[in-house]
Amino acid sequence: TTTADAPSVPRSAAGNPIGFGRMPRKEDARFLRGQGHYVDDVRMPGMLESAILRSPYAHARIRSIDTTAAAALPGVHAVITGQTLAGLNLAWMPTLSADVQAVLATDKVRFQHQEVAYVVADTEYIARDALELIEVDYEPLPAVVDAKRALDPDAPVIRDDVDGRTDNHIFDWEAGDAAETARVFDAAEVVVTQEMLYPRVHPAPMETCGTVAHMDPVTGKLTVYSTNQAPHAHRTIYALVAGIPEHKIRIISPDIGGGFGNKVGIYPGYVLAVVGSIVTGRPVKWMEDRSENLMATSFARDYHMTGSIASTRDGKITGLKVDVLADHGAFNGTAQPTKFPAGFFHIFTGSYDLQAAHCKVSGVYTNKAPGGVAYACSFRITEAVYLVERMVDLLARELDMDPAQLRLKNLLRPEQFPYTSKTGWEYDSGEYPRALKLAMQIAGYDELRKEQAEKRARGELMGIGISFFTEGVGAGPKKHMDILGLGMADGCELRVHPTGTAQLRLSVQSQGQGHETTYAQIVAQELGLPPEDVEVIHGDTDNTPFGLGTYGSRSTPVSGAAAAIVAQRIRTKARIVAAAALEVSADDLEWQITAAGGRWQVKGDPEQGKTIAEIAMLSHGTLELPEGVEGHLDASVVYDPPNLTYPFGAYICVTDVDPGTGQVKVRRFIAVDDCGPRINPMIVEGQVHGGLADGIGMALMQLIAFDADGNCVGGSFMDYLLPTALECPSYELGETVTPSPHHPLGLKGVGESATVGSPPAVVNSVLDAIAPFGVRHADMPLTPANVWMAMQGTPMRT
Ligand code: PCD
Repeated sequence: TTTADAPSVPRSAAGNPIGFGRMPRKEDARFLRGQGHYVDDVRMPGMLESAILRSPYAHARIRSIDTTAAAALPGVHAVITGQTLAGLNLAWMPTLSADVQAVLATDKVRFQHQEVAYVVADTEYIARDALELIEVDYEPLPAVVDAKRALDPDAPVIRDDVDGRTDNHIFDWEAGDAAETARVFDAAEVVVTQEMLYPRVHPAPMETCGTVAHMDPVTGKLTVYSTNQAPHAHRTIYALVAGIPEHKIRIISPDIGGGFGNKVGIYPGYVLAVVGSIVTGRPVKWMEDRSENLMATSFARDYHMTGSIASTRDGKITGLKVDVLADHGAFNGTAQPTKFPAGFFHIFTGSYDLQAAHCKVSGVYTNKAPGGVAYACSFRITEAVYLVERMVDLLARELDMDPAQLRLKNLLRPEQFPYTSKTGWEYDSGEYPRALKLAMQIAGYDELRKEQAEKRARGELMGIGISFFTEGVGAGPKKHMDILGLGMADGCELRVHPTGTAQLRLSVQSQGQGHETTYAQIVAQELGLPPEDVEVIHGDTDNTPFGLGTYGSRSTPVSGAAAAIVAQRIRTKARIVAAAALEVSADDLEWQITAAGGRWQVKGDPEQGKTIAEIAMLSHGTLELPEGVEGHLDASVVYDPPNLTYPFGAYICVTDVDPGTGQVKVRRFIAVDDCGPRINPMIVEGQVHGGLADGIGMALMQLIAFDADGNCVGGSFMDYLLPTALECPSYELGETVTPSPHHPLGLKGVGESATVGSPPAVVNSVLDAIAPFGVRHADMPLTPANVWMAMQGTPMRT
């Protein structure tokens, strides 16, 4: 779909909207010419390369490591083991969840492909040859692969590095009111219970992870180019862990080829490149390959959930509860604010008005790669939305009600906002029924149901799946959230140069979202500067203010607000300068944005005025400013958001299932998203398209699988499938606009919305298609084999 911009948006000489609207992405000029600059493009004089030796076992004791032959290979500069690191007190590093993770294994390996030794050499080829010369004597141990067996009394203890640990239990956590929920369930006329798995999946960005580190032996300054979504947080963590003064560390996140949460944390390879540079005195590059990325960097999801939903006979939902067993792998590296061990999972009551809710989450260690990365999930909201949207569909089936009607009956109503959920979230604004009705209208919902009935009569399998989601994005208010003790506020600086062009310095970092364009548009909107005259600078700790980075769709809610406020501060100051120049009172001026840009002009005498560019020159010139007003036209801000923003959406997915093979074809996908006003509708649509493809991938084809010994089976794109244009329909998008009441421009985040909202729509659709076979539920991924097995009534693997 394409909706035209409101005709009132003034356009710059280059044809771009001066403010919000469709504008080609500035960064694409270099990306489309192949002139992006990624970590692997970094070449430094004297730079060495490196490779990591990884464990073939999921669980094994290390008896000894012999590096003699590797060290003797010509071209090898250093061979580093866990013992070397232990000597530097760097064998273990903190994770984002207050656990520790081995940089290189010392005592044991705890997942297959864990880091065991590190070689620095003239080239990566020599380094990889040297890996084959390292002799490791392993004593294999039984592996814990199944999360449901992790707490068995006879399960091997994975984390015996921690003194006194006797089991694989990480945490228990709950939210909501257990007693009240029990009461509501006792009184319920209908209760539906279902066990389901949100499988282990991987973000799989186009660019894998890597680092170029250079510890300058003369200045003592450490420069780290790395694939990361949070340069400032990384710098602080390096300073704390390595004891290097923070001003002597510069983290540069150049162009990043996709993050999706994969690049939030710090991986052993990053630390190893730094150690390699310290040991050799030269710059060192480490770049992982695709299989290393898929098998050893952090995974997402792996939630075993048992949900129950309670309602009246006529379909008024009264309660919801869920028990979760969370598989965190061998090290608890989950990315989420400190207070929330299950992320924002307790937003699982979704978009519905109910009386009581309760959730309990238990985390366990298993012999799998660590993590729980926030893969486009806004901290586990993906799992929460999947749970509630599957439960509502199961209830509809039980009540023999249309799933759209059941949702319309229970969605929160506009007058209930701001709404405090039963687990303590304060939803800022929403008009839910309007969004769902719009999606139904675009889909031609009633017609689709008719078509389905006709097809069913002929034995054809067609499904219509709905999901409605509420997200909570923009972490976060400092009073509620921090990561490793760092508050989640963002700094932002704007400098308007004498000739009227500007530079905006952001703490957040783009991985493909188009920040260089949209943040220039925010400044354009507030200051009336053409967006092509505003350069966005990010991803370099020496040149940007502190802030916590890009993930959880937090940039627009937090840094977007910061950018708006910093521009507003400049506009206010510009008014004082214009008043001085025009010799009138500032109160006599009014603000106007035209095709010529932003301008303060005299009320009732528009001939008299000064454009922002003119004011910029005046503020750097000799004009006498009122007492106390400083020269120049710069401003800075630190923004601590008062609340999260709550975008929402209604999705409808139409599928056809081949009755002979179980093959699913996604025929149509209707997505209505509400993220408040859209800075750049084209970019938002791109974000939604990407997320819908993500959802189709997870629902139908993706799973990081392990055999009984903990071998990761399928660590390549031959087995871990990414959806292509062939598996995705031409999306049909719609939009409603409900501004956030607390964001200065009303904006809500959107980057993860479609990844969060789409998997349940696809799964609900497929299960609707095969309902005639009496199938209630089947777990993702709904591969042809799994769908066919479900149709045969064979229990599915969970
Ligand atoms: N926007 C607009 N408007 C509105 C909102 C928004 O326009 N209202 C836009 C902005 O500006 C940007 C985008 O859109 O550009 C997005 O945003 P946001 O929502 O705020 O978000 P951010 O923060 O920026 O980002 C982040 C996200 C995430 S989180 C993820 S996953 C993903 C997404 O983003 N990733 C990515 N998307 C994307 N894209 C691309 N291309 N690449 C990538 O990587 Mo995580 O937590 O990390 O897991």
